[in-house]
Amino acid sequence: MADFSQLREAVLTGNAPAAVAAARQALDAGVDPVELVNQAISPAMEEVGRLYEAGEYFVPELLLAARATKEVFQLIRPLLAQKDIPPAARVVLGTVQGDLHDIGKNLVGAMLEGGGFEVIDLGVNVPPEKFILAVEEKQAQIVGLSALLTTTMPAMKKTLDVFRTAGIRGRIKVMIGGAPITQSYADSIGADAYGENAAAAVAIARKLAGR
Ligand code: B12
Repeated sequence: MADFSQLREAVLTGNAPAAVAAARQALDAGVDPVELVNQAISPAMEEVGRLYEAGEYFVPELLLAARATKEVFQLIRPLLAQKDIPPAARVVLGTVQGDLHDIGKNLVGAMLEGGGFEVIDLGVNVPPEKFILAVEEKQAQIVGLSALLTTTMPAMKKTLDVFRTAGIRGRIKVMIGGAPITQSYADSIGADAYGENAAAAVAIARKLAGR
């Protein structure tokens, strides 16, 4: 396995130029961009979250780490898109209403793109109606909902309820995720699947798309 310690360190310290340089070096050495996300970026951002919770990091450190990640994604996104995989399905992705966390959702989106999915990312604080419009407009088969707050988990249920009322629930598969989400919560609100992390999201989306 490639040594990602420099890249991880650069993300952890929010050093965007060093992160981009380390990522470029790894890619030039032939590392698969999907592996780079799985083995370096995702664990580094999860560690950033832990450090914040432990009171060792504060908001500025978080935002710097997120920016470093974003710049690395700018480098690898075109490579992910080039991978020789037929488009699997269209996924509408967003963080539910009331919730502004998007680091995990962005990782999920990038990994899905890497897995050959077309991703329509609606951003954060997305009301149910906006998901519906995107599903209709893009003829998407899968919807991915993210929530990081226990207080916004009910917005996932509400979103699914509005899908049912609007008559689109039968046409789409819904997967959900985010730190407070569990399989039993997904079952309780009638979601089709729960994914623990970005790598799981790809495997689940493949299954939901019937691949
Ligand atoms: C970063 C962060 C912020 C940043 C967000 C920046 C951004 N652009 O996202 C800022 C500083 C803005 C922020 C604000 C707030 N935050 Co905050 N934040 C975090 C923190 C530290 C890390 C979250 C993160 O990015 N983790 C790293 C990513 C990679 O992990 P992830 O998000 O879990 O995503 C992975 C999986 O969950 C999964 N996944 C995620 N989404 C999806 C979707 C699908 C479909 C699938 C399949 C999988 C999946 O895959 C991802 C990749 O592997 C967490 C603590 C933590 N450790 O979770 C608190 C945390 C979530 N925040 C919290 C709180 C309370 C807040 C605020 C209310 C604080 C305040 N008083 O203002 C506000 C809320 C603002 C709002 N309305 O949303 C609490 C929530 C507590 C609770 N019980 O609900 C936490 C848990 C911290 C804590 N322990 O108190 N926060």
